[in-house]
Amino acid sequence: MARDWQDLFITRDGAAGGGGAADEPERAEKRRGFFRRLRENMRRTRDALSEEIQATLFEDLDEETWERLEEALIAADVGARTTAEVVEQLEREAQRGDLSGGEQLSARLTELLADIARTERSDRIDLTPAPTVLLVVGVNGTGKTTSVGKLAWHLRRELGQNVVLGAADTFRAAAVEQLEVWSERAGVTFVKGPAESDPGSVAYEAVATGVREGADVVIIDTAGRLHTQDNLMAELTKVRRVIAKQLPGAPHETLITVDATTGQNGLRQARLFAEAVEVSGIVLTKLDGTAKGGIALAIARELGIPVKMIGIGEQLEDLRPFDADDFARALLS
Ligand SMILES: Nc1nc2c(ncn2[C@@H]2O[C@H](COP(=O)(O)OP(=O)(O)OP(=O)(O)O)[C@@H](O)[C@H]2O)c(=O)[nH]1
Ligand SMILES: [Mg+2]
Repeated sequence: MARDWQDLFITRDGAAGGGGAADEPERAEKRRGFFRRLRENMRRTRDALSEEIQATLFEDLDEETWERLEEALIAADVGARTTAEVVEQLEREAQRGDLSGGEQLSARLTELLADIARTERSDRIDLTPAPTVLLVVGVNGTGKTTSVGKLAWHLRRELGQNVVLGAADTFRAAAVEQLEVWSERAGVTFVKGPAESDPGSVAYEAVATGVREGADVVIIDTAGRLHTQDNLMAELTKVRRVIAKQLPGAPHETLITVDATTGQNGLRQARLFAEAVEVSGIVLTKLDGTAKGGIALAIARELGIPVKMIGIGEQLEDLRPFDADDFARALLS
């Protein structure tokens, strides 16, 4: 059973928003549906991994097993260091006699991968500040605007939150329109500035609107940028400062979108981004389009920043809360 939006968000009216015991069977059915879809949409990574792992099921655990497993994890972009740690751990356990065959190996591997996908920082999002401000940043084309749109939809339609969207990507008119379409779909308030206005002023206006309207959540979309574009990185710092001045403690979360299909390169980008602006969570997108979904584990382990949401397709329900156990099971089961 998969994690749902009520598990990701801490809301003022209680984390279990959405319902009493009467809703439980329905919620359970929905979770099962989520898990099936997660598993299905991550097929490319799972196929690549499970072929190697299935092959070990009926064999003795020997040198060849470890080599094959190592190759499979590296091919899935789990990263060299993390892979070595996992394989060495399994090898030790096998030597001690704790793992006797492929089936136990596969179960233990699932546990180890889930442990790696967890960081010490909270993987939840606290929506108790009113309003809570979420700032979404990242490299061009990584999925910021669509993730913001989908998130607004889930917050409004499933959790009944009042949402304001701020179009602080003032770079392209099309970007503003794209977000406006999403706001209409989700039925949420939309704030934009005049053409080519300053992103800081749009962010300011969005937060002011959220405060004035008594909104629960303000989500601010920003223009894509590379960590090497110093002026654009400085602009982000300014946007953050403007928001903080308007509402002390905000932005409460700065989420960076990372395109999973860019693999280890995406990891490098996220690291450099996080060095330039404070990042509290990762939205890992396009996991459906890659056999290298192991990047989620490398990101968690090497950056220590929790993956909070994942994108597994272009449909609304394909933006999902991330859960380490679900993810590991979807990769291997
Ligand atoms: N298959 C798949 N496509 C995705 C996912 N997330 C986003 N996309 C697609 O990626 C493309 C870029 O998404 P945007 O949301 O426009 O990206 P962005 O980061 O806002 O781009 P810029 O504003 O130009 O920096 C769109 O075609 C999205 O539909 C995902 O999880 N899976
Ligand atoms: Mg965009």
